[in-house]
Amino acid sequence: MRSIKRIPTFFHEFKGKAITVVDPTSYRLTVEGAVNNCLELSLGELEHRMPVIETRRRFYCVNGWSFEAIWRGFELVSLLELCGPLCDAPFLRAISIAGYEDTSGINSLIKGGAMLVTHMDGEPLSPERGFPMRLMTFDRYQFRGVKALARIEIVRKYAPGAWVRYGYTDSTIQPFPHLALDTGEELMPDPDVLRATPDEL
Ligand SMILES: Nc1nc2c(c(=O)[nH]1)N[C@H]1C(S)=C(S)[C@@H](COP(=O)(O)O)O[C@H]1N2
Ligand SMILES: [Mo]
Repeated sequence: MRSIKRIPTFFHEFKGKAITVVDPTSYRLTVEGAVNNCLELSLGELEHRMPVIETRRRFYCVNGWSFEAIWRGFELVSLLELCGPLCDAPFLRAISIAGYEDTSGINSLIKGGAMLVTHMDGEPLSPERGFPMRLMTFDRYQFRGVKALARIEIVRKYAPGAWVRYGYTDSTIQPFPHLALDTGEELMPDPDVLRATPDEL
């Protein structure tokens, strides 16, 4: 397996502290808010109730780097089918085990093929990469994707997330070169990801 020497891993809530390592047997993903069915699912239940998919995608950080890997997990749309968001609640708020959060438009997440990722390159995510599960967006900057995901709330109102409060606004990927950490090259973003519509906030 490739090893990336320096992961510029962004784990805002654990800055200067040891990362909490989640016990996979007691882990539950909670889904609540404006939904037909509230959910509280273990990792086994998640796997039992949703198809597992795998995809090779590049993710982009707003700070000018990107990283491609094979991601395994579930399509967000499968989870939405299980919980049934109410039609007057267009936003999804994702919250990590230690409180990092971000809110996105549900439609933009679906359009971009957002995933709940459990594995990277065939291995369970490391704690640094968001064990046991992370939300990932591929046509948005990754500050929209919450690592070590604990809770999803379907909400009626947008509320700025952790990085948005520091001034990040539009999360659509911009047509500038970035450093691909996996190959060491300076690359332009994949044309596919440049077609995303601006955030619907
Ligand atoms: N819980 C949590 N998730 C997070 C962040 C964070 O600080 N905390 N940072 C985001 C940002 S800005 C990026 S670029 C990616 C970094 O993912 P990586 O550590 O796998 O490189 O995680 C995203 N998800
Ligand atoms: Mo980022």
